Amino acid sequence: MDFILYEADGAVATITINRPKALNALNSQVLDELDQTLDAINLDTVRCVILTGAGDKSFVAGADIGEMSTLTKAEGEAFGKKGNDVFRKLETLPIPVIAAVNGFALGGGCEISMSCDIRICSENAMFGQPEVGLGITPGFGGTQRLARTVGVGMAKQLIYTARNIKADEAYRIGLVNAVYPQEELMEQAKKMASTIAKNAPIAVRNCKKAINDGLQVDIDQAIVIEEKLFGGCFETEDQKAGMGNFLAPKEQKVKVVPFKNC
Ligand code: DAK
Repeated sequence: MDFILYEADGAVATITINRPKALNALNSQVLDELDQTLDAINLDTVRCVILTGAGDKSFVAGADIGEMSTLTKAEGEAFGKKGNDVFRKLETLPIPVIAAVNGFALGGGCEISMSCDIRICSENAMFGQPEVGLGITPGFGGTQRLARTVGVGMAKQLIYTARNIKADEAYRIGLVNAVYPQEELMEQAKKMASTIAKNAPIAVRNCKKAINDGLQVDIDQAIVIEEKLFGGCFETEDQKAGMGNFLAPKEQKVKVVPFKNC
């Protein structure tokens, strides 16, 4: 692959968008390679993924403006679909994805971070949806996911004004969960990923599905989704191991239950 780096370290995998000369902007090839990378993740062993950008300046500076500049209407729609399909694959990946936003997250960069379950960022991060200044709308889900993440009023303000915001403001409005010095970002992302990876994997997956699917329907249907995914945890080895450890005599308890993902 030319533009994606993939590294699995035990149960935690890191995907790095590696096109630093263009500030990791998303062209068709990057999107294709990301798609292939997501398909190739070994879900039997990997329990949490970190997504980041190469270098210390940019996470992803958006969709590739050079490539987009000459698109016809039909090509623009196809490019939007390619991006949306990959972003949706990321969003619905059975295991959690943490975006470690290490710099610019503009346009498609902000949008891809919002397809991840959790965003943390470095102090130099900058978020924004600058599309209306380029004569287009956010095309990789920004109008939808930003409103769902920070609320309708704030999303409309950011999208209509095309104003970029710094890490502290992104934290204040709830776009990111935490801000770290650049040199600590990956360490913190890995720490969080390892904590997630230690928990019962079937339960974590079912929580992700319950939250994501439940948000698309009304509360009555959402509760049913939760019931089914709750029920789905029972009779698994993970559930037996987790509850068994809780109920075991003190001297037999272990600090970290060796969950098996089955
Ligand atoms: N695309 C292509 N190249 C980019 C790029 C981008 N988005 N952002 C930066 N680069 C390239 C620059 O052209 C430059 O290349 P060289 O000239 O060195 O060859 C290199 O990265 C370094 O950039 P700068 O020299 O500009 O670096 P600075 O530090 O001065 O500025 C910056 C950094 C991030 C403020 C600036 O590069 C910038 O404003 N970049 C554009 C940010 C932006 O507007 N992003 C949003 C793109 S629009 C849709 C599908 C998708 C989308 C919309 C619709 N459908 C089809 C429905 C999504 C749209 C977007 O994401």
